Amino acid sequence: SDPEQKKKLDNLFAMRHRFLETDTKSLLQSICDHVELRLGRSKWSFNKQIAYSATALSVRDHMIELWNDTNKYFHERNPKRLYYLSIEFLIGRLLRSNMLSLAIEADYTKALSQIGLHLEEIAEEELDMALGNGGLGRLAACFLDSMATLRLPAWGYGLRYQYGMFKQRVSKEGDQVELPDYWLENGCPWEIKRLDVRYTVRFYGHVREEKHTRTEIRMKKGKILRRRGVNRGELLPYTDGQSFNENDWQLLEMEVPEEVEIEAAPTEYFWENTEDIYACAFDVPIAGYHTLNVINLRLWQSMPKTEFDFNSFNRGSYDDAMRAKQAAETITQVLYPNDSFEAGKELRLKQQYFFVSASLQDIMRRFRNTGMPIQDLPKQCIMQCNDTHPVLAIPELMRILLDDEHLTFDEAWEITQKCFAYTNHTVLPEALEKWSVDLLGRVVPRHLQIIYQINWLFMESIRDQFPDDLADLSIIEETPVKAIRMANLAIVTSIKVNGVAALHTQLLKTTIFRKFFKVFPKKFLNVTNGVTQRRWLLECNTPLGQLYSSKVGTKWATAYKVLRQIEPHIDDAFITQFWDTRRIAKERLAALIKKETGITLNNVDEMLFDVQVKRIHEYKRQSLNILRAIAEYLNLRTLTPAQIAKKCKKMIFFAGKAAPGYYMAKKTIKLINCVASVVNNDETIGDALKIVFLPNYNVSSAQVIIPAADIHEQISTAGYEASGTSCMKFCMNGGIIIGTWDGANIEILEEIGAEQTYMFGLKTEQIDEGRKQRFANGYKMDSRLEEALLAIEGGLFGPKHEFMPFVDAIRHSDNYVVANDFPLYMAAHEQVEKDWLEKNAHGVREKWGRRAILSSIRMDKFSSDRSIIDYSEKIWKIKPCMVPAPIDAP
Ligand code: NTF
Repeated sequence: SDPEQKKKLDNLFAMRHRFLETDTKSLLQSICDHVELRLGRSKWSFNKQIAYSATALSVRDHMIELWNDTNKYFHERNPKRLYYLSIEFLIGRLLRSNMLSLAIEADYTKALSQIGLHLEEIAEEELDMALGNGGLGRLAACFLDSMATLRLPAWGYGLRYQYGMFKQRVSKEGDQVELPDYWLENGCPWEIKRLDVRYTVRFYGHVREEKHTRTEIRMKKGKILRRRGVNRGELLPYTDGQSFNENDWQLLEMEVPEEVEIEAAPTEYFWENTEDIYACAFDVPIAGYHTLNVINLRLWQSMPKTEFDFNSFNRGSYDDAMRAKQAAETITQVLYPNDSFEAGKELRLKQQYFFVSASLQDIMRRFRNTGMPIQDLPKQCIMQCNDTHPVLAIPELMRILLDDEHLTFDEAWEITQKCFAYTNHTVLPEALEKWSVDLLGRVVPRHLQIIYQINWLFMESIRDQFPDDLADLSIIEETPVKAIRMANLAIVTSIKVNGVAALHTQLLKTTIFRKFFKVFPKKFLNVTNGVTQRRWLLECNTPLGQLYSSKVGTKWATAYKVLRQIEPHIDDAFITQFWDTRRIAKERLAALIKKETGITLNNVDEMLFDVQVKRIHEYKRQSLNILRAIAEYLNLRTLTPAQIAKKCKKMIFFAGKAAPGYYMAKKTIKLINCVASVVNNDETIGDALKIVFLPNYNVSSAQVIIPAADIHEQISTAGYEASGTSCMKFCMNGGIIIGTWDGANIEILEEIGAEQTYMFGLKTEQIDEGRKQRFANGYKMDSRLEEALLAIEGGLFGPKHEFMPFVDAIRHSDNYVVANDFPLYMAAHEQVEKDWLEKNAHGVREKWGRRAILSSIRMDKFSSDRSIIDYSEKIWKIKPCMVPAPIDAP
C-alpha cells in the first residue's frame, strides 16, 4: 500500500525487462550454462527435456536471491509468522507460474525462440508436482501463492512424497488402472536440497517416568501404645481394632511423627528405546506475483539415520544390512491416494507424526533463535492445521514444552492453546480421523499420555456445565474400540475452527460439531475458499486475460475486483472477442482429447462443452450426470435425422480419479467409459452427442480443460460438498455453472447473480424428507431415469453384471438422492440447451456470452487473496512484511 515502494518495484521490474529484452543473449547464456555445467550435456545438442530443466534452473536463479533476501528480511524484522501445515500440496507445474510472477515470461519466450524453441512446448516437459489428492491439496497450493503475493511472513510445511498421486490409465474394458507417479524421474529443478537442515524423528519405544520425591517427617494426631511399668518404656503405633492387653499397655492419643513422600520436582518423562530416523528438508521457493517476496515451502523426506548396519554387512547379509534404511525411506515414499481418511494404517500415522515432528523442531529452532522467552511463542507463531492430518503437532508441542522446556502442564497448555488453528474440510463422518489408542500408544507413547491428560483437563472444565455431552465431546472414543478423535483434539486446542464455505460452517455448527459449538461458540467461523486468479485465469487462459487487460489494465492479477470495471465494456464487439478466446481454449482441449483418447470433435464453436471434473465420489454424483447422458442418448435415438440436426451439439466431458479401494467410484468410471464407447460409435446420432472420459486428471490438464467449459457440473447432493473450488475456477473463466444448493455454489450465485446460473435440486434441509418420499409407497421414478437404468440392466453398455452394483445403489438405497434430483436436473439441462441455441441477428451467442463474462468478472470474492486476507485478519493476526526495494533503486 506504500505508493513510493510500489513505484520503486514497478521500476525494478521494468528495468529488468528492458535489460533482458534487449539482451536475450544473457538469458540464452544462462540456459546453456545450465545445460552444460549443471546438467552435464552438450549445449550444441540437447533434447526438450533438458531444455526444460535448464530453463527452469535459469528461472530459479532469479528466485534464489529474492528467496534468501526474504528470509533474511523476515529474520531481521521478526514479525509474527504463519506456518501452514498441510500433508498435501498439489502444486502442478511451476515454470510458467514462476515466470509470470517474476514478469520474465516474454523475455524467456523471445530468448528461446532465437534458438528455435517454443516455451509452450518446453513447459510441457515439466512433470506435475502432484503431492496431493484433490481439493484440499490444491487449496494449500493456491494459498501459498496468495501468501507470497500478499507479502505475508508465512511458510508452508509438507511432505516430499517420492511417488505423488498415481497416474490414471483406462483399460480397454474401461476400468481405471493405477500406475506409480515417479515425478522425480528427471529431477525437480525447483527444489533445493538442504543438507544442513535435518532433524531426528523418533518412533515407538516406551516412556520411563522419573519421580522426584523426598521424604519428610511430619507430626500428625495419632494413637500410640505405651508399655505400662515403672519406666513406661517402648512406644508402638496403634491401628484401630488391634487387640492389646490393658494390663501391660496403655492407649494414648497424641501427636505422632509420620514419614511422607512429597514431590520435589515435577515428574520427568523420558521417551526411550525409540527407533530414530532423519527428516531432511527440501525447499521449494514460492514467488509472489510482481513482488520481491519469495516465501518457502519446506518438504520433508525421511532418511535412515545409519546408512546400513555394518555388522550385518560384514557378515555378508546385505539384505539385512539394508533393511533399516529401506524402512526409514518408506515413510515418505508414497502419498495415500485417498481423499477421505485412510483408516488405521500405521504407515499413515507415521507419516503424520514424521511431518509434524520435523516441522515443529524447525519452528522451535527458529523461535529459540529470536531469544524470546518461551511464553512469547504465541506472539511469534501461529500454525494452521489444514484438516486434522497435522493435529499430532498439538501433543508434540506439549511434549516439547514439558519434556524439553520443563514447563508445568498448565504452563505448557496455556501456550499450546494459543498456537493452533484448525480448518475442517468435510462433514463426511467416514473422513473424520480417528486413531486407535492401541496404535497411537505404540507409535508415539508419550503423545498418548499427553492426549489423555489434555482430555482429563477438558472434561473437568466442562463436567458441570455439559454433563450429558461428555461422551460426545471427549477426545477419546470408547466404543467400538478405544480411539483418539483428532477433530475433537483440534477443536479443544485451537484458537479458531473454520469451515470453508458459509453453508459448510453452518453445518459444522449445527450437525457434526454442534456440541462443541455450545461449549465454544466464539471459536467457530467461516472462511470461504478461494483460488488464485494468477494460475487459474492469467496463466491458463492467456487470451481471455489479455482481452480483459486490454479494457481495464493488468491490476486484476492482484486485485480481482478491478475486473468488475469491465461491465460497461460488454458490447457486441466485446462478446465476439470473448467467443474468439473461447474458440482457442476449446480447440486446445479438443486437441488434448484427440491425443489422449483418439476422439475427434468437429466444429467446437457450435458444440456445447459440458464438463464435470473432480474426484470420483458418490456424493459428487458423477452418477447423476452419466444417467442424464444416457437419458439424452436414448432420446436422440428416437429422433429423425432432421430433428437431430436441430438439436444442440454437445460433449459431456468427465475426468477424475477414484481412490483405488473405492469400489463404487471405480464402477462409475467404467460405466462412463462404456457409455462413451457406445454413444461415440453410434453413427445414427452423428455429432449430436459425444461423451469423453479424459484419463489422468491433474493440475496441468485442468489448466487446459477449465478455460474450455461452456457449462460446468457442480451437482453434489446438498450438504455434502464442503466448498468445492473447481466451481470457482470455471466461473472465473466464463463457464456457466449448473449446480445444486451446496458448498460454495450458493455464495457464487449471490455474487454473480442468479441469471448467470442454473441451480436445481433439493436443498440441504429437504434431503431427509426427499429420502423418505423416495422410498414411500406410490413413489414413481422419473420415466427417463427408469429407462436409463433399464438400458444398463438390458446390457446396452456391456455385460449387465458389471453395472448391477451401480444400478442397485440407485434403485435400492440411493443415499445421495439421485432419483429425487433427476427430473429437476433434466429440466435444468433442457433450459441450458435452449439457451445455447439462442443467437442474435449476427449469429452471435450474445446473451450467453454476456452471462459468461458477468460470471467471470464478478468472482472477486473467490480469489484466494480474499481468503488469505480473511485468515490473516480473523485468525492469524499477522501483517504483511514486504521486502523493500534496494535503497538505491530508482
Ligand atoms: C475438500 N475436502 C472438500 O471436499 C471440498 O469441498 C473443498 O473445496 C476442499 O476440501 C478444500 O477445502 C477434502 O479434500 C477432504 F480431504 F477433507 F476430504
